[in-house]
Amino acid sequence: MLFVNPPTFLLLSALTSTGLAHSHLEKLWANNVEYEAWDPNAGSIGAKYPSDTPSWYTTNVGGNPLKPNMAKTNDIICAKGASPANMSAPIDAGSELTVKWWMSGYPFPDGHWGPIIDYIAPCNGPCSSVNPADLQFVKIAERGFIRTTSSAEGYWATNEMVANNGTWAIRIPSGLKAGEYVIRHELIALHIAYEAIGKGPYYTDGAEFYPQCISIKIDGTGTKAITGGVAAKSLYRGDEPGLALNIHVMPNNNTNYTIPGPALWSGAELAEF
Ligand SMILES: *[C@@H]1O[C@H](CO)[C@@H](O)[C@H](O)[C@H]1NC(C)=O
Ligand SMILES: *[C@@H]1O[C@H](CO)[C@@H](O)[C@H](O)[C@H]1NC(C)=O
Ligand SMILES: CC(=O)N[C@H]1CO[C@H](CO)[C@@H](O)[C@@H]1O
Ligand SMILES: CC(=O)N[C@H]1CO[C@H](CO)[C@@H](O)[C@@H]1O
Ligand SMILES: [Cu+2]
Repeated sequence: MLFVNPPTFLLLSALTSTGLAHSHLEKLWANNVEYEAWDPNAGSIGAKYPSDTPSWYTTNVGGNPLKPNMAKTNDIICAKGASPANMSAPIDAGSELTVKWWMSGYPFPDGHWGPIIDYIAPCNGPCSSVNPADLQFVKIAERGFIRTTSSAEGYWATNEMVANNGTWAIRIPSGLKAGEYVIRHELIALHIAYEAIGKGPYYTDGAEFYPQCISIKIDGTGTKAITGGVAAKSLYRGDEPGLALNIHVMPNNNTNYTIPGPALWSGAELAEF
């Protein structure tokens, strides 16, 4: 559902409901250039997908999550109805790509505690014509539980992103070989992750996935190649320790939280916080 300046009761219900508005990327920055991201809500009422954004097209009206049962479908790759951006943003290897989440007056519901994970895959040619199912991703950044607070859940990467007004920096590995790549940036919300406990893989409820893809272009003489990647459809099952758990239990102890997905790629370098 699309609304501007939602009244407070809608904002509050967005914290507890799975069906209401969540978020999408509003803007992004690479090599000091600002890009407008794609707004699927505007798209649903006729806006044309621009040719000058590196943020992938999606039909994800409402900025809604994917559930564990979507983790083996094409939607998990780059969000619902995704297809490649027409351009790839030039960016220097070793620099930061910054993204910004924003929708309906807020970055993301603060009660959607969880990790933020970034992946990269080479396009082996122009990303604008890549088949998303061919992309082989490695993990280049992950941030999960940060610290305990007086609430059972504590403070998580998503809380930090919200505190930064929706912005998040992704460090592009230095020395990366010239070429075009897809960044798969993802928020995961765990507030109802307990629903998947004991239900096995790909259950209809549980953790919420919010992926968004961005195409980038690296120049220069770097020699580092991405190897050992996996298709996005094999990243998650939904019943991993980091996806099927109850984060609301007192006394607070999410300090042993295990971020889901593959291990961090050996060439990854984390952004500074
Ligand atoms: C937060 O982001 C919104 C949307 O981009 C912007 O209008 C607002 O000025 C930002 N607030 C601060 C304090 O930067
Ligand atoms: C954290 O530790 C508790 C107690 O040992 C355990 O029940 C829980 O599953 C662990 N959580 C994760 C995400 O590993
Ligand atoms: C001119 C052009 O290539 N347009 C494409 C831009 O991207 C969208 C989404 O992938 C395509 O549908 C267009 O054909
Ligand atoms: C606040 C709290 O109880 N923290 C504990 C959580 O569990 C880890 C080990 O799993 C302990 O080291 C912490 O002290
Ligand atoms: Cu939600």
